[in-house]
Amino acid sequence: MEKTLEVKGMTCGHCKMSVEGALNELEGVNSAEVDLKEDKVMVNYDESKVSIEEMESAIEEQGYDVV
Ligand code: 9UX
Repeated sequence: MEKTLEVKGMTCGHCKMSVEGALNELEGVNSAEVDLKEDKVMVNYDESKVSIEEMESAIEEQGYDVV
C-alpha cells in the first residue's frame, strides 16, 4: 500500500535521511521517500505488518511533526 504523509520541519538533506532511515528500520516498510520541497513523505508499506500510527511515531521520534 502506498500513502503520502505531510511532515513539517524537514529542511535539509540530513532531515531527509533521518526520516527515511527511521521509516526504513520499521518492519513492513518497503520504501520511504521524502520530498523536502513539498513537506511530504511517500511510504510504500505492508499494512498487515506496520500501521500509520507506528510510522508517525517513528517520524515524531526524529523530531518532526506529522500533520
Ligand atoms: Mo539539517 Mo534537519 O541541519 O532538522 S538536520 S535542518
